[in-house]
Amino acid sequence: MKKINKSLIVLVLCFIFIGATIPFSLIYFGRRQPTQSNLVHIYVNSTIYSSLSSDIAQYKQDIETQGYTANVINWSINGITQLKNHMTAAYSNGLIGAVLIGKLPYAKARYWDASWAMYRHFSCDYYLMDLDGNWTDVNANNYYDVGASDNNIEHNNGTADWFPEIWVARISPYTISKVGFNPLNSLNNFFNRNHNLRIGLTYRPHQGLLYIDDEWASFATEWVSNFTAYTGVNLTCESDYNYIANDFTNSTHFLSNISDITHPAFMNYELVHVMAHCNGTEQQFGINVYQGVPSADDGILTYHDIYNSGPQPLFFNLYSCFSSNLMITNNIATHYLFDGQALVVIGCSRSGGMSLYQPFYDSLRDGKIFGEAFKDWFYGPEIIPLNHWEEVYGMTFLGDPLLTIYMT
Ligand SMILES: [Ca+2]
Ligand SMILES: [Ca+2]
Ligand SMILES: [Ca+2]
Ligand SMILES: [Ca+2]
Repeated sequence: MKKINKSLIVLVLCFIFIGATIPFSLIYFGRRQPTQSNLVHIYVNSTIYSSLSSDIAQYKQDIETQGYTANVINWSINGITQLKNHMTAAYSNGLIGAVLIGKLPYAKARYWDASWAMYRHFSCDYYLMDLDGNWTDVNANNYYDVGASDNNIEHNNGTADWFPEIWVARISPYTISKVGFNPLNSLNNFFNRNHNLRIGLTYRPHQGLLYIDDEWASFATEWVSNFTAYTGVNLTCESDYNYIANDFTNSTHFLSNISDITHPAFMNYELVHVMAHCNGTEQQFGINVYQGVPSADDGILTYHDIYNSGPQPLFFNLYSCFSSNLMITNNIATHYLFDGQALVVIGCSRSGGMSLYQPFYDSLRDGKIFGEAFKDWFYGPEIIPLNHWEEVYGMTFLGDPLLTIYMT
């Protein structure tokens, strides 16, 4: 009996020890380090591979310092299917996500836009994220027909599920077309900025801006309550519920907010979530349609404005239709990523954006990397019941998915 009691005491002490130490270590390390599989693929377009070799080597080292395993792959195949097959094979070996650097293939999709009586064509990175669902181009038109009006016949659970297995991100300035713009310099600049954040040379206070233009402003209270990564004194919310021209939330006011470097209290926002209409290359503030014509009566923010002003925040979430459509030259999301200080830009390549976003911000708040938080959003319990499933096809991640909102 005495022996048993002794063992029990040791066992109990062990549990107390584990109970006391594991939660602490999870809290301490959970922000930066993966807990399960940790394999990340970095695909680099072969034509720029050697030019970027020192940038990529630094990036690989930075990721490995976080506790991930990073495989750098020199990629030269144009087919999207081969790229996906490569990821699918790696998934069984623990692949959690992929970063695509430079010009690399993307899947194309389309949906019927009833309000404009036309098909919308868009790049679809969800194709690379859902590795075990069934994607079939049934009508052989080279587009995945993934709209409600086509009954979404070309993507379904298959023998597994409809949801994403991995996150996928792109770091590519090759949709930018501006006189004098040099994509290689731009990539080099991106990786320098990224490393500078990781070693503490870049600082942003933990401040978030939630900018809600007219169309969505009536639900401002709900948007704020779901924006869980930034609350209280860490949150600035600008919203205006007045359907009048040039009201308080307008393109000039927004641009000054994201490009101000003289703010007395802080250097600018860490993260900005903006809800404004967009046609792909320009964000149109104000109500969208008046008698069938886009009005944009609160001003237009073009990609030239982004290019010329160089936005200061590190992370952007653009609830702006078509903003990240890689089929559009000078899509504004790519400009956001490369024209200023940004390291993450989430956009939508079709109509919509990241609505019902609480799962994303909960994960960011909890210290998950952006890629994981992005993937978590797809599993949000409200997306299918509230009929927002079409939007998932447009969600696009530009920038570095290994960052968190606690880098500085
Ligand atoms: Ca098709
Ligand atoms: Ca799946
Ligand atoms: Ca207005
Ligand atoms: Ca407004």
